[in-house]
Amino acid sequence: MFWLAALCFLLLQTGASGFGISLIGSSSGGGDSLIHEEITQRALLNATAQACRSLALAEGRDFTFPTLNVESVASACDASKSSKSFRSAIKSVQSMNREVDTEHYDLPHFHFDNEEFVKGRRIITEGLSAVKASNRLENFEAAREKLGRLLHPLQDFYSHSNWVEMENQVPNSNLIRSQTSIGNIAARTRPTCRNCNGDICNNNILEDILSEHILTSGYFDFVPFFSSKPEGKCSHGGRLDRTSSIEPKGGINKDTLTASHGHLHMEAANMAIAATSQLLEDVRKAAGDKQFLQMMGLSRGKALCFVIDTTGSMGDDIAAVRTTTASIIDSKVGTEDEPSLYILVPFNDPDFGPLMKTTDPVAFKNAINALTARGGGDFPEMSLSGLQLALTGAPPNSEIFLFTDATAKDSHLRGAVIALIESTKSVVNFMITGILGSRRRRQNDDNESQQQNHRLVKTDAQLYRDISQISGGLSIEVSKSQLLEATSIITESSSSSLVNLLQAARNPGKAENFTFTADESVRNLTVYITGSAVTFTLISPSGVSQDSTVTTGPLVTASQLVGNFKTLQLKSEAGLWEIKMVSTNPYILKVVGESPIDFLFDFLEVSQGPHGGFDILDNRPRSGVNGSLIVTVTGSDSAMLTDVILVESLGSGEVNGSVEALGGGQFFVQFDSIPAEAFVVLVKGQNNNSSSRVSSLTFQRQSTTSVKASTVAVTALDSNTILEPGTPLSVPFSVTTSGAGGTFTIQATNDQGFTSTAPSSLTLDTGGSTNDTVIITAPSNTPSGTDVTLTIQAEAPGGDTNYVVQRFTVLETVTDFSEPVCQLLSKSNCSAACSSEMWELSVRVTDGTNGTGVDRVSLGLGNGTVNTSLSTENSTLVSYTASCCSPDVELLVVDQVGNVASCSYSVRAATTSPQPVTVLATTSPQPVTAPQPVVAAVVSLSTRAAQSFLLCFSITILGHSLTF
Ligand SMILES: *[C@@H]1O[C@H](CO)[C@@H](O)[C@H](O)[C@H]1NC(C)=O
Ligand SMILES: *[C@@H]1O[C@H](CO)[C@@H](O)[C@H](O)[C@H]1NC(C)=O
Ligand SMILES: *[C@@H]1O[C@H](CO)[C@@H](O)[C@H](O)[C@H]1NC(C)=O
Ligand SMILES: *[C@@H]1O[C@H](CO)[C@@H](O)[C@H](O)[C@H]1NC(C)=O
Ligand SMILES: [Ca+2]
Ligand SMILES: [Ca+2]
Ligand SMILES: [Ca+2]
Repeated sequence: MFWLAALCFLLLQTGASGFGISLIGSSSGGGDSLIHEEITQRALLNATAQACRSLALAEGRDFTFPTLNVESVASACDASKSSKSFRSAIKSVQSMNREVDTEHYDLPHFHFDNEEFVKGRRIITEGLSAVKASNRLENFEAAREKLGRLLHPLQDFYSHSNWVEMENQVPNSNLIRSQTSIGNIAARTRPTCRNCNGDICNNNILEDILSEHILTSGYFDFVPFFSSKPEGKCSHGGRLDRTSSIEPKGGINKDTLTASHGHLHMEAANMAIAATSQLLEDVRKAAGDKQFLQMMGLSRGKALCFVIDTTGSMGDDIAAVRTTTASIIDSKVGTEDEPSLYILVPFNDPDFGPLMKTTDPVAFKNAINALTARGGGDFPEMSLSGLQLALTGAPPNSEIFLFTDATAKDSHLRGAVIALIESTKSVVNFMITGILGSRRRRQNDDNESQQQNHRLVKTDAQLYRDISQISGGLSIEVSKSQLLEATSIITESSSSSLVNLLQAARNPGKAENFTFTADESVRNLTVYITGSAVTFTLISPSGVSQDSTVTTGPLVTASQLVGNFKTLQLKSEAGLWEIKMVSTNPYILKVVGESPIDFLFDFLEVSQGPHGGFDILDNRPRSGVNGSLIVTVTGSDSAMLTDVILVESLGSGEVNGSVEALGGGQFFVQFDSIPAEAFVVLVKGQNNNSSSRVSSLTFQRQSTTSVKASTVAVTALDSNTILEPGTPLSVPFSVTTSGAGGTFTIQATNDQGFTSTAPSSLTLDTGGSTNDTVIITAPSNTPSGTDVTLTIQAEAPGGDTNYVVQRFTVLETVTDFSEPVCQLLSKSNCSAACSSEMWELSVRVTDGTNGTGVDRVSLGLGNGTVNTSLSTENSTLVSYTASCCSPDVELLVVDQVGNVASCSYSVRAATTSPQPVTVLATTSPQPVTAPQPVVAAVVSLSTRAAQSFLLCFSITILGHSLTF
């Protein structure tokens, strides 16, 4: 059990530069110490529950604040079906947080080490601006990634500085604001620590530093025989810190319970949670509750994503898409399968895009209605460029539908598209017309002069078939007149809780017997088969069989055949099903159902950082050697995995993993050898929550995406992912091979068509490594918040390929740091009886002469109606009307860069007693010793209305009390 032992060891050596990092769930994170993942998760769950409560109150619904775990929060938010994307969003933030330790363990400001407060804060505030700008343009994946990165230093501040030792009771809110004072930072020459008393290290910060509230942090050096620690300064402490053995010896970090200041670990971790909550509240208010929930992957329904060829020959296809869209919108709006986001990417030739993204079904319908079929020149079109945009713009795990009748002109993007499919785990379905020979020429396709000489022949569609198969999608080939029917079948069955039970592709086709387990949670069991003249026999768990020549029967409640696409709805029966394929024609077999239980998986690599442990691999795992996987089961608190198997996608080879439960729905899986052929991940388990029959306890799910291992590794070497418009950015990367050397082809592409330069090839020795850079430039007029995804691909001489996908946010330097200002113009009154009365409020909001201007006004509290109108160029009039039963209102006024003003008003009748004030925090009473100056009390107050207060303090000196 080498692996297990190694794992335990790694868990114990948490954190020399932050709260421990670990891929392993909270329950095993180094004893009872709190790690970055847990701190992040608690705050994210809290903020999500806050957003759902705020939405519920605004809509007049009741809300019971949930226990803070993923399933309970999803359920309280009435979005249980989204628990997979919620988990996935949380994991994405956590994984970026962790990456900071791997990539920047030696950069002190990423951890607030070495008293680098100013540079540390800049990472947070710049990151926060990028998060807000990304959310504003609905680029939620970019927002999550940026959020993860900035949370790392924010949380480390409380572990590495003396904020907690100074007995502060609330987080340092100036860390999330630019141009404020972070605090009284110790001068470089000022001593801050003395030696620890051997292992006892609870009294090593100098008294004057604490009593004068001087901010300091520990110095940290990883490099032996070298120290950057000035005389008299505190060290970080711990085994990896070389400075802690130099006087003053010992350290002050609170990373774990056993750290130098481990006695304050819980205080520091709780303060880090509170600080994270505070930052998330700012993000939420800037974005609005609904957008915030989208960032958290917690919205009802999936994205509906169409990529459409709009060249001259596509008139019929566009009409079919129009009809399908209208019918999806009519049948799903208002249900829990209502798409949470609509995405449209048109492509033509030479143009493609732009990507249109909206949450408004009417806006989407209008955009589809506005599409016209024209242009395109020669026969092939820019289909992969359109698909690339869709893959980067859609949420991860989306289902994308691409409509075309032509080959790809941009087939050089094949590798980049596959890289994006693997990294987003999205499914791509191709809806291909024109193969079967029913192409009609349209009036308006005069530009397509060469079209009549071309028709998509069977072999031309192979690129599309390959791409769809790798993604776990289908390549549906029908005539133009059949497209509407085929599209309706496939899109209308696309529910937000669709799960994959089995998927296999055989080319050439061969006779093979497949089995799959349907558990009791699975509804609407459906089999999809693509291929021509595919024959098979179906056998139910109770032994009843049905042949493919029978269209309905004992096992099949409905079946349809359109073009090469066959659908069978199976009757509901839990247990082991069998499908015996007879055909020797190529086919794809896919079995899906609806169920809350699903899974997420990530490959792991042994971390190159100083902490050991594992990092999440964001590209292809290494082939031919051992490997490991982390699997997260979603939609069930009690499901246990028994088997995790890598199954060849195109053949029947399998590799079984050994599975270890980590708690919190997470499982650690190790494989002796990662297959060289493309494979999918199959998990089997028991859902103990389910009642009744034993057989139904067993479930199986399979990944949609096919994974291809590689001997090539590509890594981005810098995580600066902010792109200033007009300024070229160097993106250093490295290519390493564990196989033969030679000339490796390099290709760098980005989805926005920004200018980039990259080497076209690199020379590597056998088993060697080399570095180079890609330079990318965003045009100077690119709006802040624009998302650009760069894919760098390296192909070994034999064709073995790997890639790295890096997401950048375009951000203009922010110069507006001030919140908008509210000015009360008028307010009506309410009498005592509230039910029949209304009140009104009128407020002028401005953002100052140097401000970016008011972007949005929303309600933080109150369930009345807000109306805004622009009065002059830089001032907005806000009127609010509400029932007198809702006497309080909080207006959230957000400027263009996301600074939020909160303006509260109330019409509580004057006769009622004043609202009590909440005392948020005070320093606790404590004895002090003369003659040192002390901060006797820090009090912060919260109240809704502008009022004056009388604060009373009392001091007891030698038994005599003094009140003032
Ligand atoms: C949860 O969030 C709210 C609002 O931001 C905050 O007041 C509260 O302290 C947070 N709770 C925790 C445990 O951080
Ligand atoms: C699932 O099945 C139910 C009843 O069997 C049916 O009403 C519903 O429309 C089906 N859902 C889909 C998406 O096919
Ligand atoms: C499938 O199962 C049948 C028995 O039910 C067997 O005769 C046949 O050989 C099997 N086919 C394959 C390819 O294993
Ligand atoms: C590539 O860059 C990394 C990080 O800067 C460095 O550690 C490594 O030695 C470099 N490798 C080569 C071959 O230059
Ligand atoms: Ca065309
Ligand atoms: Ca063309
Ligand atoms: Ca402003």
